[in-house]
Amino acid sequence: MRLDILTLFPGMFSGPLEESIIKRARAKGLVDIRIINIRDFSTNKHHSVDDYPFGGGVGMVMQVDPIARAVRHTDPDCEARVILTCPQGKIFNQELAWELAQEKHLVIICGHYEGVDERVREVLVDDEISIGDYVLTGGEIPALVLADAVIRLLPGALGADDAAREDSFSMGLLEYPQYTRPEVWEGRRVPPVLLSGNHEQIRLWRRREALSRTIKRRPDLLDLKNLSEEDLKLLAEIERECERDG
Ligand code: 9D3
Repeated sequence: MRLDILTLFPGMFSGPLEESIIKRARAKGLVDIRIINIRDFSTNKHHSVDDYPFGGGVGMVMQVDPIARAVRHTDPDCEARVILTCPQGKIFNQELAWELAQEKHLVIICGHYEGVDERVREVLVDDEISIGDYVLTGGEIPALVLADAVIRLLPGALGADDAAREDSFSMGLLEYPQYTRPEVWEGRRVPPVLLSGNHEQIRLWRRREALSRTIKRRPDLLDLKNLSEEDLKLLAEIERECERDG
């Protein structure tokens, strides 16, 4: 995959894309990431990239021309999927991450200031994406979020163990609690079942914990039609427990 990020703040991308799984994916040649400074595509003598809004109002608006020149430089044949990170966009989720991971070339334009000239959306952009309902300073961190979620899905990016977990049956549930050494820490013991060596008991305990956490914290995630007979029995047990404990 090729991934171009168009931004007024290229410095915000040094660091996060040079660590861990993304670093390894780049080293393996799974993704070719370029950070492109929109200011390099300004044609006026002050290298300006924003201006006052027509009709008045506070703040500045990102101009269409430098953005258009940057997009056309990076994608001359209009083959890429072009994304604008902006608060008005569709809220990003795992399904959209999977969809973007199928593309050969992604271009992410990072919105900033009070807004972007509407003609950017009309002429250059395929999708507008937000990462959630909170106010950030710009679209750079959202671009990093998109990049991270998509790159880890590229074939070969995760180790074999992580990849197996990704499509395991537990998907759609919150994870069960995990423990490692020591067995007792400040008087707190690891649940004895995990030390029992009884793999069937361990599997059932983990499944019950995952179901219990999901129903208590994120009931919106539970999709009854994805649950087995065993899951429904475990859920009934959890419900009885809750009623007993209040
Ligand atoms: C006058 C400014 N704002 C009214 C509340 C609008 C606004 C524009 C731009 C607010 C924040 C921003 C900067 N944020 C993004 O560009 C952004 C974003 C976000 O703030 N939250 C979640 N996802 C995203 S994607 C891009």
